[in-house]
Amino acid sequence: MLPVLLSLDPPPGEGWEWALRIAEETKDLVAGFKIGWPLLLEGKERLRELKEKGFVVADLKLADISFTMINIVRRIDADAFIAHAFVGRRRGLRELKEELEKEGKELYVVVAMSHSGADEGVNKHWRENVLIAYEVADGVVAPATKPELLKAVRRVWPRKLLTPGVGVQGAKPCSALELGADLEIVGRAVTRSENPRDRLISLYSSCKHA
Ligand code: BMP
Repeated sequence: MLPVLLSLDPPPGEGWEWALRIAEETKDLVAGFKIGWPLLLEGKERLRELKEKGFVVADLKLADISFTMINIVRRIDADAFIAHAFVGRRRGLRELKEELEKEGKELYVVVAMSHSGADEGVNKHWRENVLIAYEVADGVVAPATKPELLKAVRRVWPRKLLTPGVGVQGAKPCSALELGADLEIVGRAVTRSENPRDRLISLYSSCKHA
């Protein structure tokens, strides 16, 4: 199995049929699937079918008071959820974590992001975000597109490290794994190809860490 979380973000006009077809083709190759608003806005009823194919991370980028975040996650039956670390702990991520733990679900928090604008704000605070993560998170999300930042996060963060930005956003497949990431998040480089399964295999064929 490849250390890849496949991001199932459907193009306009596509939805669950598209996502479930790609999941079926790749389910034995990947560690799980990441879904977000584009797919969930097509309906959440078919989430069960996706869960039958693998571990599902709901990338909702939750960023609200605990009451609202809990109100949302109770309605979505994923195996793990992604929230923003900047929300903080008290009346925020702490209660969310408690709720998810009761259900046996994991919480990952975003400590830094992959796009260039992230350096204007959130990425300046990655240290504070990791401090918040220590108490509440099973894993953190940090960018494959920013290797120095990724290395710095890896040095201080001992649990799961998930890295988006591989493929279309410019980071090379395997580059984040070489820096110690646990999972690379890959979307369009695989899902928009004619044959996602073959594409995934070829992207990681020369990766020693996969
Ligand atoms: P792609 O490989 O097609 O660029 O997809 C990356 C996925 O990871 C998208 O779902 C995006 O929303 C998400 N993501 C990201 O690209 N950068 C981040 O910093 C955090 C993310 O969750």
